[in-house]
Amino acid sequence: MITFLNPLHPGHAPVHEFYRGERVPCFEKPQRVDYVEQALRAQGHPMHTPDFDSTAALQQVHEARYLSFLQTAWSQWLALDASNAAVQPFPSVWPVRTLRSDVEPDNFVAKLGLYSMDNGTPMAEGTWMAAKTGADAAASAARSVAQGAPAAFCCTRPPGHHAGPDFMGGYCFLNNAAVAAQVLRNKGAGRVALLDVDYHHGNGTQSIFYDRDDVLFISIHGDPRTEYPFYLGHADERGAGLGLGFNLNLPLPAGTSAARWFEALEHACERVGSYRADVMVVSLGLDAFEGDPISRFALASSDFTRLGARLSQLGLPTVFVLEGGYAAAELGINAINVLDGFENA
Ligand code: Q9C
Ligand code: ZN
Repeated sequence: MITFLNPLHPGHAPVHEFYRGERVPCFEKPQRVDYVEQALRAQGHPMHTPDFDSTAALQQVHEARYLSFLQTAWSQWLALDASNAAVQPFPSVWPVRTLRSDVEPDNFVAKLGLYSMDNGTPMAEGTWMAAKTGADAAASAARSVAQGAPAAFCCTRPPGHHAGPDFMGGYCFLNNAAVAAQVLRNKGAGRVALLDVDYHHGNGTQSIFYDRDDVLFISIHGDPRTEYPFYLGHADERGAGLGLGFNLNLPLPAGTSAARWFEALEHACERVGSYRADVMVVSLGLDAFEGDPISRFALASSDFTRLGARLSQLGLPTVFVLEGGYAAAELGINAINVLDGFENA
């Protein structure tokens, strides 16, 4: 399967995040994509450099002031104090209910809070370029499918599905899957189905498309009553306005078996079929894996082959976009299994 690899992902390498109030090494680390790249190369999968600029699609799925903040965030951080080069910025204050988010403060940490949903999304010097080139990789994969490729894989980090119209969160900055869906629409697809199989609800993607009927969003994920991102992903969120009926959440309890997970996948596939989608984007999180250190589903490596095979039965041109998955050493086999399952079915 044609694969677009983000060559600048190693530039996004923050050192630590917070876990139970303590600093711990980042789960979302460059080795994740290194393992996937090694597995793809070992199988002789063709590997391409991003060749399509995502700027136009980014401006359609994200707000302008958020994009300008992200692009300049590191230089703003350094402008506070040159010694900040050696430390990571974290937000410490947020405009929750009754506070104003329409006025962008001058204070950098206040801006960071305005544009963040959590304190779990650290930045580094190369974050903007890594995220932007990753969005280019997603746009490139979408273009190749729009031009007739049966499927394409965007191999990138940082992930994207928690990033909303004007905020980062959950290790995500730019919503790569939303960019892919938007590029497909811009290139003439009438109806795009976007299926998110990451363990965590794709809150950012849902919010971006919530009032639209041209992109059907479906997500299978850990129940937000107990699982991140907590504040979105319930079954009663069905879309709004024109988009009513074009958002489908299938939350499952932490600890759900693979058998029950595949029943939810069946439900998702039925909806993709009834939507009569022209093309599909898959937010391919691999953290539903039984060995994932921060997630609680139970898919075995062989189940990822079954996932790929089931998706191929939909008969749709498909763009796969890598999202989460933190059992780094197993990401290679699990990603390969999805792609091989899809291609060999
Ligand atoms: N401090 C994705 O899978 N919370 N994001 C982690 C450890 C955030 C996961 C808790 C999990 C976000 C793309
Ligand atoms: Zn996840």
